[in-house]
Amino acid sequence: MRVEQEIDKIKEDALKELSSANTMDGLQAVRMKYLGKKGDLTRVLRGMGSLSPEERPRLGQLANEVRLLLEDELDRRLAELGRQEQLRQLAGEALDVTLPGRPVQRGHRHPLSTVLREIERIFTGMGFEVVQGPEVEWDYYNFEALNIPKGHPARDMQDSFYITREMLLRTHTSPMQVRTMEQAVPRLPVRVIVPGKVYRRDDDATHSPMFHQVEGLLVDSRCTMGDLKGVLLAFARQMFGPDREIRLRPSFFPFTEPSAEVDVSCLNCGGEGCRVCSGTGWLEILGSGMVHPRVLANVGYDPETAVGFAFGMGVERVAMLKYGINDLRLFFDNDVRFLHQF
Ligand code: 2NL
Repeated sequence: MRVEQEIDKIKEDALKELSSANTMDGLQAVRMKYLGKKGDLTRVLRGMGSLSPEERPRLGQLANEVRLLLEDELDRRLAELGRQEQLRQLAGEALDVTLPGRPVQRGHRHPLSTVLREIERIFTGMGFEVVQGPEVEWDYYNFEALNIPKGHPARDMQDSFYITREMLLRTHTSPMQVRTMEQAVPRLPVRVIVPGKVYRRDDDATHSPMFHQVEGLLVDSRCTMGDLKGVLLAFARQMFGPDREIRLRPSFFPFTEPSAEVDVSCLNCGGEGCRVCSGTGWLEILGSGMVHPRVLANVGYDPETAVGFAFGMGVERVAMLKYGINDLRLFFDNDVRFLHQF
């Protein structure tokens, strides 16, 4: 009878203390007091061995039932206090779910994309088709087919990122023009522009290891440097203003002969000479020339019956001139305070 009453009392006391404890620490203390190693109920359970064999099963079962009951009640109270704690925290944060959401800033096209689309619009207006190609290229298409054999000094000036000895990140978009001609042979004319990313081992305020280029190519049974100049003058006037003039200066590229640098009259001073054009009145925007007969022969055209012109420009450079930007890296920093201005 004494043990039975003791178990009953433990049950009543423990339940009362569990319901009045209102902190996590308080609940843990009650657990220790009754269910811990030296807890009251643990002591009773340990003492079962000294009871008579008749009493032991009944009292053992009773003590175990009380243990399970207290453990359940403890878990329930722990969960309850946890929820209350969470609610207190949320109330402290003063979360007002009825407030309107923060407006999402509407994005817009990157300035390089805007300029690229404008370039594409101008040339498609003159009958050119836009084609794109792989950024990882064979050495053959990037150099060899363009009359730049291994050991040619132009390979130093366009040092690149090699994947294998024969495969690299393209240093210009010309390889796709080579591929286009290969596909077209013997059909004429070919009239394409190729925009895209190109890669060179260069990195400073005016050179980025990745930049964008647009190259143009026209191959037909008859065309002259006069056609080249006419196309580029039309481009310069649509891109930079109806009053622009262009001039061609002799130059060299391994894949064109003759070759020419193309200058446009300064957009800032109109040709008078100012800081932007270093007092010359002209800005260099393009490289160009008549497609080298060896390049035509490499892709399968007969250089006696096919003739073409080609040109290439840097999209970043065109965008910098058009918008008066002085540091190329601004295009790639992704600072919206810069990007939102265009
Ligand atoms: C520059 C100069 C140029 C070409 C690119 C070309 C392509 C083929 C054949 C012949 Cl498939 N030429 N492209 C020609 C002259 C100049 O680019 O300064 N680019 C930024």
